[in-house]
Order: sequence, then structure tokens, then C-alpha cells
Amino acid sequence: MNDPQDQFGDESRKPASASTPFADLGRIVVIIPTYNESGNVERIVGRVRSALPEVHVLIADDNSPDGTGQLADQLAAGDDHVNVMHRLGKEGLGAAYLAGFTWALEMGYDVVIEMDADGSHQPEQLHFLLEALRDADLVLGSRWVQGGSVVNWPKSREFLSRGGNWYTRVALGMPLRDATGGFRAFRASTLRALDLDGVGSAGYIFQVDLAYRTVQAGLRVVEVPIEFIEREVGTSKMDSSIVSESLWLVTVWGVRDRMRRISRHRMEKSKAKRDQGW
Ligand SMILES: Nc1nc2c(ncn2[C@@H]2O[C@H](COP(=O)(O)OP(=O)(O)O)[C@@H](O)[C@H]2O)c(=O)[nH]1
Ligand SMILES: [Mg+2]
Repeated sequence: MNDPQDQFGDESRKPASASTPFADLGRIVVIIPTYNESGNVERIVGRVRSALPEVHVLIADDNSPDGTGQLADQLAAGDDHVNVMHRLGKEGLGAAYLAGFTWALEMGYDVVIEMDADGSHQPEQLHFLLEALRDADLVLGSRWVQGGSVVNWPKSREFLSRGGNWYTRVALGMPLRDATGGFRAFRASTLRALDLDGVGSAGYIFQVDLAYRTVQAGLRVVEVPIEFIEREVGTSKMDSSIVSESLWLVTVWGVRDRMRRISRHRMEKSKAKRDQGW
């Protein structure tokens, strides 16, 4: 990719016109990470562009062997709202997003959206996220709040996702029902407020880590129901090692943060005793 400052012509640097429904939120970019999504990339970009013509798209491709990056270049050549980041090789979803976030912040976007390429997240539901972002710092598209749903998932996968989210909620003491999902909208100010160094890079833990950091920073996190549709084209890049890494790290963080709270509580108690002259 060229110098980020050269990516947009003057036209796309202008704020969205006041007549667009989300002009008040500022400039919006949807980041779509891709690895071997040649059967999906064109369709998903087209759907985003039709659903919300004012938003920009960044495809963050990890040098997919199936030519997704070249297809993305063709899309970008014909549309000044579409950009492509070519990365050297497969480094995981989180690393691709972090590079995309850095780019988006440098480019001065006000809202940064995460969305999968495979159609599981519906561009036609993006407006739910954006509407909620008016009163939030981070909005999570949620399968597991009332009104949320999944389509074409076997019971076993639903059980794993619900169970993983239940465990995450309890272990971290975080009141979110779908912390592993990847359809979300951040204010740029939220990303700037988080220390993104050391965020986990494999799929699910990356999402949990970001949500947890946002909650811990005292920012407003809101969940809105979405309908998640299992992909029809291509294959999932997540596997059981990514699930077990996530569960392990959630356990480590949960224990670490409880121990910190206990030792803080003890210190406060002994200070109170000293102050009372005991
Ligand atoms: N750039 C990049 N994208 C990835 C990587 N792994 C997954 N993705 C993309 O992340 C999104 C979600 O991945 P997917 O395999 O559908 O995960 P699942 O929905 O949890 O089964 C898709 O758009 C993938 O192409 C990666 O290592 N690098
Ligand atoms: Mg998927």
C-alpha cells in the first residue's frame, strides 16, 4: 500500500454529506480482513457499498494464495471508497485488524467497523451498529442477546459459542453476552484510548481482549442483536487451537485480575486501619 496520506483523493477526504444518515458520526470505514476469500470479497464489498454508500472500505489481505488480494485491487481501482492493504503473509485476524486500525486512525476516520468477508455479518445490518454508536464508545453486534440469532449453525457450534461466552463473562466478570463476535463498531477515540500493544492476535481472543480493555477503561459498550449467517462459500480459518488458546487466556486474565482486586482490597483495608490509629 502507498503512503496512507496519498490513498484518498480530495473527494473522499470531505466529510460525508449532511444528507447521509450517519453524517453526525463523521467519516466511517469498514475493515474487512481476508484470507482466501476470493469467492466472497466482491460480493461483500458490493453489499457494503449499496447498504451505506458514504462509508469507506479497507480490505486487509494476508497475501491470500487464492488471489483475493488481486480481486480486491480490481475493486479498489474502480471505486475511490475501496482501499486495500496487502500484508506479507498469514498472521492472524487480530494482526490484520491492528494494522487496519493504525491505518484508519492515521487517515482520520471517526468510526472504525470490523466485519467478516464471508457474509456472516450482514452489511444491511450495519445501521444497527451505527445507530447504537451515537450513545456508546463500542457497539458489539451480538448473537446472544434477545433478538440475536444464528442461521445454519449445528447445535454443537452454538453450544461452543454460547458456552465460551458464558465462561468469558463469568471468568472476567464482564457483563457482555457476545464478547467473541467480530461485527462491531468503534469510535476512533475508543481505539486511541486503548493500549493496543500486546493484544492477542488469534481470532476469538483478539475480540475478547479488545472488549475487555474497553470495559476496563470505563468506556460505554453496548450490544445490539444481529442475525449471524454461517458462510456458504469458502472455509473457516478458525480451529480448535484458537478456541483453546482463548479459553486458556480468559482463565489467566480472570485469575490475574481477581488477585489484583484482592491485593488492592487488602491494602486499602490495612491503610484504613492505620488511619484509624489501630
Ligand atoms: N487478513 C486475515 N484475515 C483472516 C485471517 N484469519 C481469518 N481471517 C478473516 O477473518 C474473517 C473471519 O474468519 P472465519 O474463518 O470466517 O472465522 P469464523 O467465522 O469464526 O469461522 C474472514 O473474513 C476471514 O477471511 C488471517 O490470518 N488474516
Ligand atoms: Mg466466518
